[in-house]
Amino acid sequence: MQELGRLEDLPKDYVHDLRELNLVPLWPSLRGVLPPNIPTRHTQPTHWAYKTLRPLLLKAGELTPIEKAERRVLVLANPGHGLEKMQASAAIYLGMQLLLPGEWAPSHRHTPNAVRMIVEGDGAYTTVDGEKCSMSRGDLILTPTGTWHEHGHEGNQPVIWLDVLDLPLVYYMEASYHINGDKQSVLPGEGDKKYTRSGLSPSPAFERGNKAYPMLRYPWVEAKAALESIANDAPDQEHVQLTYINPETGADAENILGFYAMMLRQGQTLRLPARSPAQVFHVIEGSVQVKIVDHDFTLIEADTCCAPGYEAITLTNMSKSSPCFIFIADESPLHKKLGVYESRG
Ligand code: GTQ
Repeated sequence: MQELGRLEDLPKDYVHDLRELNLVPLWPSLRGVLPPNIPTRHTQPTHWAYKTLRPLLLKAGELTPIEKAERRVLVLANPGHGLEKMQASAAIYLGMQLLLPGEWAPSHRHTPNAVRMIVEGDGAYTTVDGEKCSMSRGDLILTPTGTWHEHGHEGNQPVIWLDVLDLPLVYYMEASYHINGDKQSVLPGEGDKKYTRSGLSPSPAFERGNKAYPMLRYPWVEAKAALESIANDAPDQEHVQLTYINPETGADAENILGFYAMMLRQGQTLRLPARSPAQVFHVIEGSVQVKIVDHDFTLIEADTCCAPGYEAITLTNMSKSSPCFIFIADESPLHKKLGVYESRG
């Protein structure tokens, strides 16, 4: 490949004159922004073990009252991006949030889309645009762009969940902001009750299609039962995975990030092809070995790891006797909308 001219090859006063006029020569930086064959990725394979994170999050509960935090979160930051950037990948933000019994995280809405994957505890809820969504382990709750959301806790043990937002992307686009609101009144009705049977949408017709996000809570009991029935029905099917979708449109549940539940049979190894989006793995039940390039992580329940795009990943269920269930978040909807999605096999 042709070596291009370097900045040092240019006369200093010429470079100075350019800079004075806010001009930059492209050729010294061309290979940096358009590297050959494969993009530069700052996202490093990174593993966050729940057992080391949890005591520090509970400590935050002692150190910082909810009024001083609004959202009491430890951010799972990828060192490859610099910790202060608070990003797991180019588009994905991850945070572990703690809410103690009786606490309330006040209502707000913001431009980034969020979801919560409930990790531990019972009795907490998120109210999203007036819909009270109860939180149990493994449930996925959406708070899409612009929706009001607040968190409350009526139980008696700490509740912890994983926040997944597209904040890094929306911030990079200079489109990230929030608005505070009043405590919401809870309206009757729960979207997940209307969509308990796939292939059946609630009628009458005027109820349909008038909500951009008709389903806000995806109970784990339903997702797990669906995975198990696919696995039973198709014993030879290697890749047992479900996508969280909008039940009215069939599109991904949110616009930018994609969310999936995967089941690995006992002892199973599954190779995922190298695809352009970065992804995050979070163990709901069981344990899995995740091989990403030269990293080899063993994830047990409630552990989380992230992987850069353009790398094949091998997952192995560590148990010879039980299935493993994994929650996955990735940047596929974004890559597909931008037209840059690739799978390299
Ligand atoms: O719960 O609304 O981890 O606004 C980051 C920003 C959680 C939330 C985060 C947020 C929230």
